Amino acid sequence: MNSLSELAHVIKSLENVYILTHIYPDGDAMASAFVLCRVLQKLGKKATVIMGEDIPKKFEFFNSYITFQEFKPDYVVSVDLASDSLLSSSLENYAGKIDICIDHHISNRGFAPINYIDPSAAACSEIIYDCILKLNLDIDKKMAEGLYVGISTDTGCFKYSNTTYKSHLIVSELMRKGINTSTINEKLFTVKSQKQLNLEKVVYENLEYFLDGKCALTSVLIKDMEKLGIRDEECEGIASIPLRIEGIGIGLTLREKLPNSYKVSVRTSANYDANKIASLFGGGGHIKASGFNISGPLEDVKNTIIKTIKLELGC
Ligand SMILES: [Mn+2]
Repeated sequence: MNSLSELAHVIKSLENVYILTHIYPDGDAMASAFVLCRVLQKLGKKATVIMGEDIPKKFEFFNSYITFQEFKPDYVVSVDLASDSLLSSSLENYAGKIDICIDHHISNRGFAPINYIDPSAAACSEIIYDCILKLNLDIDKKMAEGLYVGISTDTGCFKYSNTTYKSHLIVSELMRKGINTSTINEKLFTVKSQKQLNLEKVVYENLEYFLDGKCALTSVLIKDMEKLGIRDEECEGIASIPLRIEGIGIGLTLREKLPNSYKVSVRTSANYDANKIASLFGGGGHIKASGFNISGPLEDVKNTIIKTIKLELGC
């Protein structure tokens, strides 16, 4: 499906809707799910967001966006979900059962019967915004605040290369609704807990350089997190650290999720393609920000990653 009008038409026709998103939901995932659900509820539909895990603390305010309802779904919609293999384990039974997929990941192959995928959208929240306009609905303050959280998160507060003039146009409209962007930015991007700063120390200490100084790799192990007493959800944002170093085109951040099992975040600048790198290991995402999972002893994992990148990218 290519047109927003069609998508809006489909959304209007839905009844009894479950909305799902990806594991470790970020601001865009949360915003897309909860704002879409709010829209459906405003249209008089039964709709709810099904979370596979606890809502991250900083996104708990999204709870107030919707009325949680219990019902059996007629439709399951996914937002910001690049592949149905990225559902959290408690939602795995929905894989293959998603009816409508709304997303902006370039790696998304369209796993649902109905797919609306726009990789030019900086955030899935931008698609939800467009959809609300197509539905001729008013954007209330909560929706504006939510969509702002979604767009600002996925653009790194408008710093990343996926930011477009349209992102700014949308945000200017959202600001008209009276949202306080500086307070949101402060909460989301500036203020960190002491634990998070201690975690950053670990990230800096574990930095290693490869590929003639073009690649920086760092890792955070379970034992580091235990020592710091930090929750998984508080580890967001560290993936951007390796790219802060001059000359680095590929930044890799390994987070040990289970013993010897790593989630690798790939961030790139210049002409390096993060989606291509992640796809070498069965993952994917965006051109400048992608991820994949890999298992094995840490040193082996690092060697494999660096060797593969060197071979495939010829760098
Ligand atoms: Mn997104």
